Amino acid sequence: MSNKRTLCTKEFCQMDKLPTDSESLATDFERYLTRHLGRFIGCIPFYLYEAFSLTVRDHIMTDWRNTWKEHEKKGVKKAYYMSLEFLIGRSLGNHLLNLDIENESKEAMNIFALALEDIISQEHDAGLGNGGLGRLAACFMDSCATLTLPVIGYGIRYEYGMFRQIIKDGYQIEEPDHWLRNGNPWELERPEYTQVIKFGGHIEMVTNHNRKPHVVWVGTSDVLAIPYDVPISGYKNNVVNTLRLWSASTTNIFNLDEFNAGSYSEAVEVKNDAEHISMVLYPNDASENGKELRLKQQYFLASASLQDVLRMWSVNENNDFSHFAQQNVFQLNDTHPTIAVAELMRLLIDEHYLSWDEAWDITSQTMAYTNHTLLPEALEKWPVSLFECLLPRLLQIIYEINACFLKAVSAKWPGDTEKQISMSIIEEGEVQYVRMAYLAIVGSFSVNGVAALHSKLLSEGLFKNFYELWPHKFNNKTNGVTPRRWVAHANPLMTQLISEKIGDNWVRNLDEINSIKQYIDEPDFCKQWFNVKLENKKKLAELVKTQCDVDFNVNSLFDVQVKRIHEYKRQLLNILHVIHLYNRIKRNDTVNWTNRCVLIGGKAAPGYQLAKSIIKLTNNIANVINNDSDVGDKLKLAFMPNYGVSKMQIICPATDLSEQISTAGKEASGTGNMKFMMNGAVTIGTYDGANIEILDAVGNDNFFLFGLNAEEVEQQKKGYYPSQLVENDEDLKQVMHLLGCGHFNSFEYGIFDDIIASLLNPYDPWLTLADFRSYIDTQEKVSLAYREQDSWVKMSIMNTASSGFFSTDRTMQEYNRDIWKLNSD
Ligand code: 26Q
Repeated sequence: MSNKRTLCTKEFCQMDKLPTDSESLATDFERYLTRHLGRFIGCIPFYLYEAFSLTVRDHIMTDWRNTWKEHEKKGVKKAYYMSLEFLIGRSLGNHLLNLDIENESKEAMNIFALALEDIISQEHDAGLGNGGLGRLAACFMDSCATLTLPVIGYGIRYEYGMFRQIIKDGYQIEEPDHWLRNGNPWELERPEYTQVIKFGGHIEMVTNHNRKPHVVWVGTSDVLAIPYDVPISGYKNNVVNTLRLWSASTTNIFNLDEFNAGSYSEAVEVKNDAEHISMVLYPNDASENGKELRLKQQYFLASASLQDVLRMWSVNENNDFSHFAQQNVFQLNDTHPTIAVAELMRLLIDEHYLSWDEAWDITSQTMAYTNHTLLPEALEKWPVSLFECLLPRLLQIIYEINACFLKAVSAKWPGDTEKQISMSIIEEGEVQYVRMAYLAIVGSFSVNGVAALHSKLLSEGLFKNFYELWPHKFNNKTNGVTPRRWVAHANPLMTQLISEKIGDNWVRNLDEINSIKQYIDEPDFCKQWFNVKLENKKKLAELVKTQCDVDFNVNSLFDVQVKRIHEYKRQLLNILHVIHLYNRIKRNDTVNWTNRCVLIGGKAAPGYQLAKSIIKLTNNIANVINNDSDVGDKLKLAFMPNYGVSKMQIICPATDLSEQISTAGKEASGTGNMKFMMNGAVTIGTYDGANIEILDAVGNDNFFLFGLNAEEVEQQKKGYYPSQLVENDEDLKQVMHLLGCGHFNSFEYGIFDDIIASLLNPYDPWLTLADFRSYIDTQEKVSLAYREQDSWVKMSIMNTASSGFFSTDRTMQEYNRDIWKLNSD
């Protein structure tokens, strides 16, 4: 009899589940710490985090492998979410929740007199994104795993994520975020699936084995794409999906010829050039900057991911592409990975020998495009000349796609050359450009916006012509956020309170949270709700103290605006209100006063000077207000440095008032608004993005609406005279005076002149002063409402109870129903 053990080979792993009792977890943890990492309990805490993560990872591996095997089965349709950004934040705490081993883990750590919270907080945020778009991708991944949808994420493993923001003398300083420095227990390198990516070179025609002419792209400088897999666990369902992140490396470590010729440093340079591709995330989130390296990143991601998918397909299906389009769908997260349209054509034609028509059928039936912006300046375009150098074969294919497309345009609008010029994928002019959004629309079967208003404005405005040509392609998918991270994990006290009342199924089916409304008139429940918020506010107050050295009194209204700093998001409007409150205090106009703590946080793109001035202004005003003894607890202002995912997990459960105050028609959706709502904050907001749907869900009585709507904004722009507004509004006049007279910059002459000029500019696209009066008046209503603590608590409960629609589970179900059509299970 053989005494060999059966090893896990091709089929499903039969390995037993590992025991998850606290003793076993503790034993494994200790073994990892001492035998694998060579450390002991008294070591620096990062190693405790690492040892415990390795322990937890063991519990994920079998499910991960089994899920992958399940996806590989014949006939399973898969979606690939392609995104230059995945802002996943920390993983350990999230996995503990999903594996349902939070309590056991706490106990296991207690055995060593360690606090689980402290260990969890050792993890460095995976900051592989700028803001909303990147975090959305992470929430989508969470929901797909929970819904057992076969979805694979494809992204880039940036060596440096979003920069770390330091505040020095009130100014933003950027520091590199070398998040991988201490290693990352959540990634699994898979060098066996390395792909080769081509750049540069030129095109040649050859005759192929069937004596047909065939294009080859030769003389290229090649870069290797090495995949690193990150597990995405579903909520208590044994599913673990995969996020595959590509890292760039050189084909041959050194150019041996140069190396042998003694040109050591030149040889190393080649290596560096290749590895630069995945070195750093571009930190601008609203306007593209036309940098060559960014285009290289985009092509690198698109090509590596598509080759990976085609590799798996070819192995399983013996190179038969006839039903590829029935089994695969690519969701493009904005235009960033859109070069995939041309790259899939290239791979199918040049590498898999399909005809143009066959390749086009497949491409245009598998690509789907999500737009995230209405700002015209944010629409990506790349100089044709750059394509010529970097991706000559792709440019050829784009020209060909455009030629076919323009035929369709002229068939629809015969003789209308204006239409052809305005819709062409190539923008003509002194410099020619490739318009990426148009390439995405032409190449996709689905085009969606991310909130109802946004999708409407896309088809009526930005992409009107395309909508007229192909109305069937256009659809809306209102964003969401995952209730696992944003409620169950971030707000354990509220989670417990809700689950005590209605059970815990709301965590996987957020619509059920609606049923807490039945307790809204129970004084006991309201009291508990109030206390939960209070506890959360204490935690935030501690954070504000350590990070900003400002004292937040927890009995005040916590008024929060955290998001990227941008003029259209109008942090300035918020600041004007703060100055107004300060001015009221100074002139003793404080009857029926409500104490407020205003928190602002967010990063400015490093090259966006005005956004950086806004940060400096916030800090200067905070300095004046917080140190004025007339003000005291009546008003506090703090700027939270280095806002990101983990900070938000502390901020949103503690917020009373959520500031969503963009100029109407400019914020595509917003997702912070949803996180706050779920955690029982009341919104003060414009009629913009998903605010509209939040208002719909929660009702007028539980939402503070103000300002011009999108149509009125466009009307107002025709005759906008901000100086007159200042002249006619005494409060605004005083605020602008305080701003202009140097009260907040006494030894820094003129530093806010650019901000003042932008507010007073008759062409100010964000119409900040147009909404001042309405905003101030609405804020006063907020202050009065907050004084009625009982009814405020009810508003808070109503917000949480009405937030079911804003779960990414719903969003993903809609993507699946209308676009992907995958089978779950
Ligand atoms: C483009 C070219 C070159 C360099 C960077 C970029 C770039 C990177 C990131 C452009 C835009 C972004 C991110 C945009 C973004 O986060 N948009 C937000 O997406 C959210 C999710 O849909 C929405 O809720 C927000 O309204 C939208 O602003």
